[in-house]
Amino acid sequence: MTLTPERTASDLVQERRLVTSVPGPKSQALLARKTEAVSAGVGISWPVFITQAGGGVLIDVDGNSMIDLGSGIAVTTVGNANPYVVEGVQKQVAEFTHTCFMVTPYSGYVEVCEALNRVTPGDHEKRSALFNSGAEAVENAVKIARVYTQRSAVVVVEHGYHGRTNLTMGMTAKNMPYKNGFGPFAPEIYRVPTSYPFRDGPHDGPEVAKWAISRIEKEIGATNVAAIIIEPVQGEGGFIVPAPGYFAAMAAFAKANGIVFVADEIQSGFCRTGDWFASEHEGVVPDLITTAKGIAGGMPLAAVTGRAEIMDSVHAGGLGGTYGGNPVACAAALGAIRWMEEEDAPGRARAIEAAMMPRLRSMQENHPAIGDVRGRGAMLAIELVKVGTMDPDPERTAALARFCVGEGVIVLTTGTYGNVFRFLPPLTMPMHLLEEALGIIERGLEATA
Ligand code: PLZ
Repeated sequence: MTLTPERTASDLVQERRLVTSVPGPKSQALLARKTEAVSAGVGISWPVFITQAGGGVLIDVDGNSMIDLGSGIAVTTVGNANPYVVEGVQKQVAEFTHTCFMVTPYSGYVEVCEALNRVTPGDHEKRSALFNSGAEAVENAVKIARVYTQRSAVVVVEHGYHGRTNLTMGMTAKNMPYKNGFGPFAPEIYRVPTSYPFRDGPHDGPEVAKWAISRIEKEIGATNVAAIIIEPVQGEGGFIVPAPGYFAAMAAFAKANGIVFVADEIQSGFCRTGDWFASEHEGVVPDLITTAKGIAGGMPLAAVTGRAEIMDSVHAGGLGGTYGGNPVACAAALGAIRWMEEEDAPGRARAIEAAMMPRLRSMQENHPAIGDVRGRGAMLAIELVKVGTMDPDPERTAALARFCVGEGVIVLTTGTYGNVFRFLPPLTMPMHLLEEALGIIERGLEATA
């Protein structure tokens, strides 16, 4: 098979095509089985069971072809079943599936770390370590920062999201559904203000950072802080792009006080925002960066990458896990990263922004319920409010999302207030499908008015 970037593993026709209502009868039957077999604690946004995906579409068991504006929550950035990923995985899985890198190593792990050290911001000497999930990467960033600084406090911000394990639940801001009833949470986690331009009023980035820093100094003491961990564009918090200067001021404060500055780029990283990493838009070189999601085209892989002196401060054996940097996941990552480099993935994300932003802004003019249009690259969002107020409108947001899915456009909502409609198309999304999806969203806005 010749590998061309537009060719998906299954050569799916790039069209929206509904042959049943959504969800169709086969999906509904599977949902009934899901209810009997799967814990109720595992929720499903849209009970549409998928059989194939690639380019910009998801195919369900009923034969519907739907436009994918979610990328499985920012994971299939290089497109689902990307040929480079498929080829690498198929080759690797036939050679060997696992040895445990900590027991008998293999080159794929080293190659992924070399690639991470090359593509992440900054030209200082770096090291990486590989894990299985975003939450695990965040946990390890905290472990590393604590060992390096010999301090314990961890500073996070409002609207932040970092995962569902005990430590990362404590670091995550939003109670429902992530934290409710699951405490007690780990100690020494402190939350300070973040910049949310749409809701902050006329305060600039450095001003908000000043409040956050004052809170750190007065309530924790800078010399007790091991790490400040912030998403450069907040994902689950609502696709919040901080006001210019906020992120850089927090990084500068960390540097001046011997605090490890960690950028959680699990959602914003790997070309999603029109640069390789969103920190680059802020002119910040983080000490450590956590990655996952887009890194491996859908295979479970995560990483911590950062300054060699910080990463190497941990005793041998202090970092690891049975599956961390599994060879099949590493092969997938090498395929995904090669595709991003060869196909100018950041340029593709910028092209998606250029196509979507004017349409979203014109929708805002026609629909006063759109309080804000924001984001970077292929990480864009609209925030819905009750018309004439700043009050969030989660009901309308949910209704709009239901409308879109019913019309064959898979979408995601987000935000602390549940009123943000987010767009995370794969970077292989054909422009005609993007246009079609925007038309359906516009119709949905009319239908839910
Ligand atoms: N940090 C910035 O976005 C995962 C969560 C979906 P894991 N976001 C999607 C859900 O409801 O569980 C995320 C993130 C940021 C950390 C994580 C955690 O990554 O791979 O889900 O553990």
